[in-house]
Amino acid sequence: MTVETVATAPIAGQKPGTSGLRKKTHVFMGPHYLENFVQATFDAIGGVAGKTLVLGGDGRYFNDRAAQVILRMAAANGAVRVIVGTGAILSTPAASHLIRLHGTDGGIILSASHNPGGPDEDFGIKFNTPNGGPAPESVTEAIFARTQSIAEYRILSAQDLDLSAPGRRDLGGMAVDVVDPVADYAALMEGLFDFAAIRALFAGGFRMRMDSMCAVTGPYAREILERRLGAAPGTVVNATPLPDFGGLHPDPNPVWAKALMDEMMGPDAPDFGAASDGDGDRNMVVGRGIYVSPSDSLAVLAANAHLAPGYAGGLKGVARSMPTSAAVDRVARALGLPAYETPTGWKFFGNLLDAGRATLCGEESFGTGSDHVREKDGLWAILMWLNILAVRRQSVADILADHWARYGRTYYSRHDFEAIESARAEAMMTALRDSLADLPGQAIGGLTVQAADDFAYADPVDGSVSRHQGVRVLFADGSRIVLRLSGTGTEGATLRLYLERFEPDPARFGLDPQDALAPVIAAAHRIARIAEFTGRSQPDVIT
Ligand code: VG1
Ligand code: CO
Repeated sequence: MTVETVATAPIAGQKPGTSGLRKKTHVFMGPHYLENFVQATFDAIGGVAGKTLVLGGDGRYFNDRAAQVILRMAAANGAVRVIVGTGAILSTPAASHLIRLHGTDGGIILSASHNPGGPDEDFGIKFNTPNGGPAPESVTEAIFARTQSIAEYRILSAQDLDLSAPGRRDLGGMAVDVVDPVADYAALMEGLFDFAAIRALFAGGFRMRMDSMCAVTGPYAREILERRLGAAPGTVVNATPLPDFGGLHPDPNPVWAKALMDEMMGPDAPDFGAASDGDGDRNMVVGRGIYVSPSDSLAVLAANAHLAPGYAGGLKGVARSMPTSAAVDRVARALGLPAYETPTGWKFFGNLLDAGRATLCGEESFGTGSDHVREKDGLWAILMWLNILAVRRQSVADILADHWARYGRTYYSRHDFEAIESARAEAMMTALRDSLADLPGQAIGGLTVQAADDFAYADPVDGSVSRHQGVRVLFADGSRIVLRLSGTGTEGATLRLYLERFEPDPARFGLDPQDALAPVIAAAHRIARIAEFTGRSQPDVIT
């Protein structure tokens, strides 16, 4: 086995977005594409000589090939050890846990998360730092800068390594520890939640449906829900991870997890339904006949976390991304907890978690997590809900009703306009930004603008400042709209419009969110002139 130094040249566009670098799979499979980015990552963190890394991915098409390349590059760059999941599979939260458990120098996760997979779909790669969390902007910017000056990369010439079973292998002097992807993660969950209580719940006839969407959580959910917690066999559906996710779009929301929604809204629905995404860090929870919006889910978890043994001592604080609804803020106020508002993307929670300022974090995009790892964690959220249901012995609908009675209901929705021509989307955002100063005081369809700005975040721990994180318009009655462009797509631009309205009157808790938000939706279209700029008046996806 020899180390080859391969001459290469910078490839344009290797700029990580909200969560790592995501491109069409064929782009990643192009000459030097993956290698350039991996070498740039190694270089940006000061090399990997003498270091230990974690490696895994969500099993999508090209995951296996990419893992072999990265192992050979790690060995050629002098890494001493790589911990890799069997078959190069690790869910994102499980990878985060392994980095922390073994105190490694970071890890690489192969995933485009909720984006579809396959030769004609998406692939992605993300570097996580030694705290287990996604690299902060300072690191992703250094990686991007390096991709623009790279001239060579190092790779071992060697055969593929057998990753099909746990055990230690040698690759040119580098140890490769192949580990069961599920075992350590399942043990972590067992330490946080009251498995005995949840087992008793299932033993009493409680029925659940878990849709793993042919993505990475299948083996995790089977082991934890069916084997350790005694949920009926067959509780987990779409449980075998497939390279193309069986053609499904592994994004757990009412649109893409429609089969689950139909079952939960139908006759004889199970008591509880849940779904997770491609890499296992998102969750959707549904009760019999009732959908739980992610922002509400975060608020309910914050209000009830003390019922789970791992959180019995209470929370240090909560954090939410700016577009996430303020429902959790009301809980924080009642509990006397600090509440933080960060830009979109889990990387912004890392410092708050590391500094012990927040215990629970969440995003409106079906992401919830805690300080047990440094990623959002789909199964964690689902188990937290199960723990709460097992202790309270109420239905999901009753728990939500109780929550709204106490805190009021925050109606919330996100409208996505996908695959817009990038120039048009940019022009719309520019015009909107330019109009911000004139908005306050204007009355738009019965709503008066109180304030409008482009969200900037100063990290309270390291002082770093992130600007242009989304335009927000606040109305006098407390309603709010937020607009930003997605940083995870691979085709054109996706406009995300976030809509929120607080309702304190219990007589009005039963509305359809789209009806409750109608005036806010109308105001958003007028203020941002969405149809004029993009040619679209109806969103592609509503969550
Ligand atoms: C989206 C979500 C964001 C989330 C990110 C990664 O980003 O809005 O909340 O953190 O995806 O999630 P964007 O830039 O497209 O809005 V995952 O599960 O795709 O890693
Ligand atoms: Co994900």
